[in-house]
Amino acid sequence: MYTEQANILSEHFGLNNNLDCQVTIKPIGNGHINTTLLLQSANAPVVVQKLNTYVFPQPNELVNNARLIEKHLTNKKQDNNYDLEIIKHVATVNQDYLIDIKGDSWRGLEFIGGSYSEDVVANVQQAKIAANAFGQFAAALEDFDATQLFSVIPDFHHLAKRVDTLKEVANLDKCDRLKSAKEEVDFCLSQNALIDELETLKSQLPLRACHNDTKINNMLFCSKAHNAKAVIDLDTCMSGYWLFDFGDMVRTFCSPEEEDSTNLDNVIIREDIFAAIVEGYVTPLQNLITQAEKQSFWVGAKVMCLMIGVRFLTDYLDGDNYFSIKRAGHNLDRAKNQFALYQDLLKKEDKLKALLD
Ligand code: ADP
Ligand code: GN1
Ligand code: MG
Repeated sequence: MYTEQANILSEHFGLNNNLDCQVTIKPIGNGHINTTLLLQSANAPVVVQKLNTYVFPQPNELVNNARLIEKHLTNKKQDNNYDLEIIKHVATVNQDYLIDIKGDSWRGLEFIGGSYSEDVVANVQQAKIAANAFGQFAAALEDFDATQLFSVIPDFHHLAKRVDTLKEVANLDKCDRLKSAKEEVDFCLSQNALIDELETLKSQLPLRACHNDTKINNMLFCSKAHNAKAVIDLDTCMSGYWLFDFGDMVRTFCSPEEEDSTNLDNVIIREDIFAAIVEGYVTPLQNLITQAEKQSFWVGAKVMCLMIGVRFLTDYLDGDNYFSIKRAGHNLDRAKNQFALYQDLLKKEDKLKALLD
């Protein structure tokens, strides 16, 4: 698979491809959106990504955004103000950063070797390390002008609009799937109070340059020292509120089960991991974060668990066009998983809110 693309890409990147050392290509990671492959040759390995243009209709803007952030972080690192490695784009021999192969958009990224990503957080220490790294990333972007960033997915974290879309897709029911997801849809439509809570809060918070996808597998850990190596997947870096980045960590770090798990009895919020996220994330931000922002984190946790569930459910009803799936009903299973997590979060409200104080 992808042999033809590998040959074309290796020419674009000027990689050696001969009988002595053939270029090989293999999938890496578990992202839901792009196709991510590792291109190996006699030269340095290159991560090549086919960008999902259903999700990102303007891939050139996405690459521009990511390169602006790359430049900002590189300057910070040169001034010893950023310790992590930086995900860097690789230019083609013609100095381009996007390659069109039969209508598909591809880009190259430097491979960060000696690293691994996780789909489930293994322990408290790992949660603290990852949250601290996302905090360092947020702190490093504090003086970055987020208005430079193109809105690659408008209203990406707009809960009210996400619920409206669910309503529309459910009313249409074009795949005749509503009957298998009625209970979940009704549940989502009953959560208006959270929508109002979020909208009220927004007016009190500063707009920040956010990562917007701080899930655990968007962090690379060092294979030897197991410390954080790099924050990756800058595709959705746009202006937003830190509560979303905090919330997405809660959503993806706290459960001992993968997002894909159907073992719902074990989809719970691990309180010690929640505490580790608070400590890890807030420490690098302590001189920047406002009191209102810190108080908003509880809403962020609720919003992200519910909202990604709403998005999985919408995609299930819409015919699975957005998130890549491996089996029938996969997106419905993911939605159920996220709602189970949301329910457990609500159940533990008093204890978890106390950890934020
Ligand atoms: P998606 O947008 O589909 O989530 P990602 O950019 O997050 O794609 O990449 C998917 C996975 O590929 C990551 O979780 C990580 O495991 C691996 N990966 C991506 N970029 C790199 C890189 N530069 N070096 C090493 N591994 C990478
Ligand atoms: C997608 O690209 P990836 O797999 O890191 C999605 C996120 C969701 C996540 C759910 C551009 O993230 O918003 O939270 O799946 N990215 C996009 O796992 O929609
Ligand atoms: Mg990713």
